[in-house]
This record gives sequence, structure tokens and C-alpha cells, in this order.
Amino acid sequence: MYHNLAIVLTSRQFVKVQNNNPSPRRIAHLDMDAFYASVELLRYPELRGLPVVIAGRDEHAPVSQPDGSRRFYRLSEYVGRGVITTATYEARAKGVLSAMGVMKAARLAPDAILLPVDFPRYRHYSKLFKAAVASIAPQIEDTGIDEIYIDLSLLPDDTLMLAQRIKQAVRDATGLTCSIGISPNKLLSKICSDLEKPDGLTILTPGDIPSLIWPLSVQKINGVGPKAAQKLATLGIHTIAELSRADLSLLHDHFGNSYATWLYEVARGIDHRPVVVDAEPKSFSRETTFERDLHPQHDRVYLTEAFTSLCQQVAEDLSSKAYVGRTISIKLRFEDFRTVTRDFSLAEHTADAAVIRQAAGECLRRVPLKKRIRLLGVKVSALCALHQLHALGAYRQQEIPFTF
Ligand code: DCP
Ligand code: MG
Repeated sequence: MYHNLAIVLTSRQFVKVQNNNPSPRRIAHLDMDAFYASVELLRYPELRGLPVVIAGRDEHAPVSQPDGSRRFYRLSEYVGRGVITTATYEARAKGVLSAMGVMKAARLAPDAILLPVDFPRYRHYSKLFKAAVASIAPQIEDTGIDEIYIDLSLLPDDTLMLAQRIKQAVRDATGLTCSIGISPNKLLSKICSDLEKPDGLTILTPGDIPSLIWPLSVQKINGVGPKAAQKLATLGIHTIAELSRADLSLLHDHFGNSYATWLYEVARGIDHRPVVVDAEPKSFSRETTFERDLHPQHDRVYLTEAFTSLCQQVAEDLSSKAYVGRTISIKLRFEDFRTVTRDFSLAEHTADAAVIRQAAGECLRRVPLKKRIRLLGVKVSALCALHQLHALGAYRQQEIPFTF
């Protein structure tokens, strides 16, 4: 009975979307499969098919043996209070889950292989898969190390073909599999990307909603955590279908107004949030609040060190994101919370720590230092992406003959 109701409600929503916009949105959510663990299996292929968990630090790194093989640590050898970041699907079959204590996991799967976390490596693969997707569908919202939303609406291609091309591109660039959910909005696509993991592809049509979405636990909704789910359970609400039948007034009585309204809408599959494509950064800055307010003269050595270190950090931030900037600013907050800023614009863009430090020093000389300093900050703005600067340089060189 309620399934019929579901069809009416959801199809009404889709009709509404279609009235505003002749072609409904096509939003994809892509999530990598067992991400950290899968990246590790690329370098330890002998572990494929085995229960493997990723947790802890370097002391559990595999040890190379004289015969060329590797010795891996087992969960049973672990002592400590670490938690599991992720586990292969074989380990999950034994009940091991993300965020579980390693000691508890060891009781469930003592023979599972333990590998330490290697963030730089996961970040590298994260960049690779995102670049691969961007080569096919550039409207990307970056929501985590292993997940993105993609707006496919403006692309001419068929949805299934696009999704298959994206999955293939990710596999070619990384050797890894991902799962994709596609629907008219982010909420439903996020739920869908999880439905057929690993290596899944789910394209949701309005007609699929009653069978695929409504029977799911409310916790499958991104934004309904364990606490809200527990509270809903006390009201007899466990599934999304049950949530969609709840009166708005009942939800208002038990949750804040805005959360209740949000629950009411998401239970009907309503979500108008756009895919927010990463904006270009406007500036890079670093600041530090000192543990105690520092005296401009007495604490001069310490202040100078901190100042130089801030400049170095900003320079590293610029370099790691491949940007250069032309305007250097400093910010000082004094013990009375009064804040002053000063700018200095360079003739050329830079990401060089020494150049930034010198310009920031020029700014500092223009600030009367009569009170103790609470906070110090350095900012670089008037940015230009390095590749654009190169293009600009080439353009200028081409212009030279015309100036003669
Ligand atoms: N992660 C973590 N701590 C958690 C959950 C996850 O450090 N509590 C890390 C490890 C995961 C990565 O983030 O590999 C991505 O998280 P996911 O929830 O997407 O989990 P997986 O990609 O590992 O598995 P799935 O195939 O279910 O997406
Ligand atoms: Mg994942």
C-alpha cells in the first residue's frame, strides 16, 4: 500500500524537477572500493583474496626476507589501542569494520594481515583517480579522499556509457575499482553508490525508488547518524519508508525544526543541493596564536623564528598546489585584540620562502610595535596558477618582436 504512495510522492517530485528544467539532473556519486586497502594490494599483490586490515603506524610494516619474500604482521600480534581505518571485503566478511578497535578486530580475525597507514600514498592515488574522472566529466565536487560527486547533466553522452567510461578511466589510471551511483540528486546518488559495492554501478530511475531506497535503514541517509537513528527507532521508525510516513509535526516534536524539515524532505528523496565545483583559491595564509602574548623586543628571537616559519609554510602550501602569488600580507593581533594588517606587492609572482619572508619583513617594519603580540599571520594573494604563469610567459615572449 505505502509503496503506491511512494511512487506518487516520488514521481511528483520528479515531475516538478522536469517542469523547472526539461532535462532532470544527472548526478553521480563515485566512491572507491576499500580504498586504503586496495591501494596497499597494488604493491602487495600476494595479499589479494586474503583478509587484510589497515591500521596503525610503521612498526607493522612488512619485513623483507633474505629469500626475497615479505613477512607480514598478523592482527593477533597487535597490542595497543589503535583503530581500523579500513579492511578488505574478505576481512569484512569476518565482521571487521572501519573504526573498530584493532584488539577487538583481532579477536574476530586473528590471522588477518595488518598493514600500517600510508597517507601520502593514498593521497597520490586520490589525485590520480580524480584527474582520470575530470578528463571525462570535469564538473566535480571533491568530498573526500576517496569520493566525489560528478554533475553529468550537461554532457551529451548516454548515462550508462558515461559511467562505464569513468569506471574504466579510474581503473586505467590507478588499477583500482570504484562504485558509482547515479540519480537526479546527491542524496540518492550517495545511497546508490553503496548498493552494489564493490565495482558497482547503480543508475536509479524514479520507478526503482520504492524497491531500492524505501526498504533501507534510515542510517543509509548521509546525515542520519547513530544518535538520530536511535531516536527514530524509539518512534518506531527504522526504514526510509517508515520515515516518509512520519508526520512532520511528530518529527518537529522530537528533533529541531530545521533537522525535522530536512528529515521530512530527504525521506521523499528531495535534495536540491548543487554539485559545487572547487573554486580557485584566492589566497594562501598561515597564522599562529602564541601560547602567551609575546613582547616585541624581549621575545624578538622567538618572534622572528615564528615569522620565518609561517613564511616557509605558506611557500610550501603554494608550491604543493602549484600556485604563485604577488601580494604578501601580514596580520598582527595585539594583547588588547586590536588587529592590524599590512600589504606589500612584488613586481613578480613568487612561491619562494625567502622572497615572501623579505616582503613580509617590509610589511612588519610599517607596524608600530608598542604592545605584546598575541597572533601573527602571513598571507600570499594575487595568485596565479603556475601553469597559467607559464602560458603568460610564453605569450609575453611572443609579443617581444612586435615591440621592436
Ligand atoms: N577511513 C578511515 N576511518 C574510517 C572510515 C574510513 O580512516 N572510520 C578511510 C579508510 C578508507 C577511506 O577512508 O579506505 C574511505 O572510506 P570509505 O568509507 O569509502 O571506505 P572504503 O573505501 O575503505 O570502503 P568502501 O568500499 O565501503 O567504500
Ligand atoms: Mg570507499
